[in-house]
Amino acid sequence: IRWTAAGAALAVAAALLVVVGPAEAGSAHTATGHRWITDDQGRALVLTGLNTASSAKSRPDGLPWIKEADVQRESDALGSDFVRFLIQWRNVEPKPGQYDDGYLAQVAERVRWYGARGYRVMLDLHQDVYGPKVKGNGAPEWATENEGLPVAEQGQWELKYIEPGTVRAFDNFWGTRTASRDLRAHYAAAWAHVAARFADDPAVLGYDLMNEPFGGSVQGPAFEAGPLAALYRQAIAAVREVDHDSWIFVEPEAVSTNWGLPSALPYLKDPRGDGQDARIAYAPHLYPLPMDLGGGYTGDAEKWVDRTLTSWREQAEKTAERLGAPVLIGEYGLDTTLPGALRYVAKVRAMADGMGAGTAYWSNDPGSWAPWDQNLKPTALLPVLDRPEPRAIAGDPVAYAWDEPSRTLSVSWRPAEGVRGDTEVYLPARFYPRGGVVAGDGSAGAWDANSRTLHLTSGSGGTVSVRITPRA
Ligand code: 9MR
Repeated sequence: IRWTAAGAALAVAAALLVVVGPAEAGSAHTATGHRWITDDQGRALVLTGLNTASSAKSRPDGLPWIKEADVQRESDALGSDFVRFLIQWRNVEPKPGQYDDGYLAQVAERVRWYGARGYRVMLDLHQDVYGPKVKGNGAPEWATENEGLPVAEQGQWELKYIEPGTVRAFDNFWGTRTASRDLRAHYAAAWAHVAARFADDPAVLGYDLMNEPFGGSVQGPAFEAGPLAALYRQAIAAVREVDHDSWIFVEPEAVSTNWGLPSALPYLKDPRGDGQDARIAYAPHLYPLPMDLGGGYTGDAEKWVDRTLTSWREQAEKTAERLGAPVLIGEYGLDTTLPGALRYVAKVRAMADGMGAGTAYWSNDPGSWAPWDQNLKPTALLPVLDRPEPRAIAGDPVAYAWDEPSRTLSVSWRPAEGVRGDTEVYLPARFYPRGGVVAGDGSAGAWDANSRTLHLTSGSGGTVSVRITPRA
C-alpha cells in the first residue's frame, strides 16, 4: 500500500483537499512507501488519542491516576480511539526474573476500560532518566548499575540525562560497560512476559518497546544502529515467540530526533515476514527545542518551530520508509497556556493528517498541558483536540484533512481488494451538531449519534473523494 496514489488520483485529491500544515498542499501527498495499521477488516486506522499517564511514573503501584469514569469522560469529550498507556519496568519485574502478575492484572483492567469504549491500546514501557535510583523513572533498582555515581537534581528535568550516575546506568544497560547482569536480556524477557499476557487481548494493538531511548556515552548513529537496534532485535524476537500478531512500535533516539534531526535507526526485520506481513511501526516523538525549553509558539520561537516541523516530518517519513513502517506520533504536547500553543497543536494535527500518521497527545494528566484542569473541567485545549477525523478508511487512503474555516472534512481513498466494511469518520457535536452531509463520490450510511460516527460507503470504481459538512 502506498500513501501516494497514482497521478490521476492525486490530482483529484489535490483539487478537493485543503491541506494545512508546515508542508504546503501538494507536498502533503508525496510521502512514499506508506503503510497503515489496519483493523481486522483491512481498514486503515487513523489512531487519535492521549498518553495515559505521566502519573504512572511516580506512583509506587506504577498505575495512571484514572478511574473508569475518567475513560468514559475522555471518550465523551474527545471521541478519541487510541491510548498510549504507560507501564513501568520496575513494576513488571520487581525482582530479577520475577514478574508481578498482580500489576499486569491491574493494567489489564484499565485496558478493558478503554477496550469497552472502542479504544485501541499501545503499552509503552516508559522510562525517563533510566529509573528512580538515578532520579528518573522506569527501571527497577536492581537493574540500575550507576556504580555509586551521583545524579544532581535539575530544574530542567532533561538535564538529569547527562549526570554521571545516569550515563553510567545507561552504559551498563547497553553493554557499553560490563554490568553484573545481562540487563538487556532481562528487558527483552520482561517484554515477552507482558506480551504473553496481552497477546490475546483484543484491545491491545501493540507494544512501544522503549520510551525515548538514550544512549549514555554512545550517541547518535552509533547508538541507534548499534546497541539500540540490537536491543530492538532481541525484544522483537522475544515478543514474537509469544505474540505473532501485535504491532511492535519502535522509537528513535529522542535527543535530536524529537527536534527534527535525522534518525539512523536501521531496518528491523519482523519474524512475521517483510513488506505487508511485517508489523513494525515507527513511533517518534515531536518536541521542538524552543518548546522543550518552555517556550510558546510565537515570535522567533514560532519560526524555529516551523522549521522544526518541516524537518521533523521529512525525517520521520524517511525513517519510516527505511523501516517499512507506518508512523504514529507517540508524543507531542506543551503547556497550552503558553502563547500560540493551541495554534501549534492544531498545526501538528494537520501535519499528522498530511503524513497519514496517528497521534497521541502528551498527556491526559489534569493540568495546563491537558484538555482538562485539576478539577477535570475542560481547558482551551479540549476543543482543539476534539475535531473531526477519519477513524477507519476502507481502502488505500489517498488523503484526508479537516478545514475548520469551511467546516469541511475531506477524505479520499481507493477501494482495495480484501478490505471490508465502511469508512468511518468522527464528527464531534461542536462542529456537526446535527451530523454531516456528504458530497462527492461516496454516500452516507449509518449515523451513530452516540459515538458521533458517520459511516460512508464507497460505491464502485476508482478513487473515492468525499467532503463532509455540517447538516443544516
Ligand atoms: O511532563 C512530564 C514531566 O512532568 C516530568 O517531570 C518529566 C520527567 O518524568 O516527564 C515529562 O513527560 C515527558 C515524557 O515522559 C517523555 N517525553 C517528554 C515529556 C514532556 O517533557
